Amino acid sequence: MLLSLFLFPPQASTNAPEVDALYLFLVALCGLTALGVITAMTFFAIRYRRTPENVVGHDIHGSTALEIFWTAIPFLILMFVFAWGASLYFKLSRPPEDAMEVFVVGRQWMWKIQHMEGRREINALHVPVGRPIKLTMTSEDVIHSFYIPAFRVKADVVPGRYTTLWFQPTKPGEYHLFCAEYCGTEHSRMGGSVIVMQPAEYEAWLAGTQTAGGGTPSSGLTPVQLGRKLFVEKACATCHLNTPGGVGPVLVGIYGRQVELATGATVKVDEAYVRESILTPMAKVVKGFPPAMPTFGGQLTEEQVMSLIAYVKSLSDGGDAAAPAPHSGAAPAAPTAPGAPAN
Ligand code: HEC
Ligand SMILES: [Cu+2]
Repeated sequence: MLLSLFLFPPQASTNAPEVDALYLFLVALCGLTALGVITAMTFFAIRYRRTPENVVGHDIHGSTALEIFWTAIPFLILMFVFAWGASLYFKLSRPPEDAMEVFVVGRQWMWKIQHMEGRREINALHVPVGRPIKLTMTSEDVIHSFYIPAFRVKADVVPGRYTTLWFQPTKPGEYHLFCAEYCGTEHSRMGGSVIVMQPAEYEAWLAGTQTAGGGTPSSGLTPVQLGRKLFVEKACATCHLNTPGGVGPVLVGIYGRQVELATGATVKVDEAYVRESILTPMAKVVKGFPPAMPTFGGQLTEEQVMSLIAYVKSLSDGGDAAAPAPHSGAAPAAPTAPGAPAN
């Protein structure tokens, strides 16, 4: 479309054309409405202008047919826009199940990115083309907003909670990445680039043999490996055993399931729930267990919390099998099962 060619950033994700279509429809709708109003206004101004004889017109007292007509038509048009917008919104807010996950932590004034395979980068995000990517994001300080115009996605990044964003890149290339929420002095410089690569190139990049397109990639433990290490270091393993009988519930297999709470309510085990269980255990106490878990709020960095979550998650999709093979010399000390003694 002409407008999108000249005014819009490139459309580089599957949902970009859909967002643009709705946007352009709204612009066209507003334009046509304005045109209609101005045309009618001009017509009436000329047709019913003050005549020299000063004729007084008919006194009209309402018209039900007309009222229904001009209420129903806009109502139907707006309901159509509502349905369209809502379906697009649902689609944008529900990452596909098979999406590749990436953690994002915002802070004044940089974006820290953690790939599940272990690579970390700052102000750069490398992703493969053609795969859905889900970002799980939080902030260490104030509210930021993660914005990739070429993908038509944006979401606030809020301290103390997780927000998610997903997209499926369609074209290899380098795209701008912004912070779209004023967050202090250097807000305008809080940005970087998203580098969309061919899958093979991306694999090579992950393995650390190539550093295309800037960023400061570094290899290290994967989040699952780091989480497993913390699970032992922070003594989680002393209460959460692999088999029933520990002070705390068994964490194997809980991710994605419903958990019954002491209050009788049930809650789905997702990132937000595991995060809350770690930082404020008293908020939701699991049925049949004492509120005996110490609070870890203030004792873990956001990266550590995310790693613990990744580890808890890995316990539900095949345990250690879920941990990707460590890259280039980043092998952790012998993997320790949750049940192993911590000393
Ligand atoms: C002193 C023992 C103890 C330690 C140490 C401990 N927990 Fe817990 N944990 C519990 C108990 C008891 C519960 C159940 C009561 C509740 O929900 O608060 C629990 C609940 C949880 C839950 C919710 C489980 C469910 O089935 O819904 C998660 C997740 C969790 N802990 C993770 C951790 C992590 C991660 C650590 C280490 C950073 C940790 N725990 C350290 C005792 C402990
Ligand atoms: Cu910011």
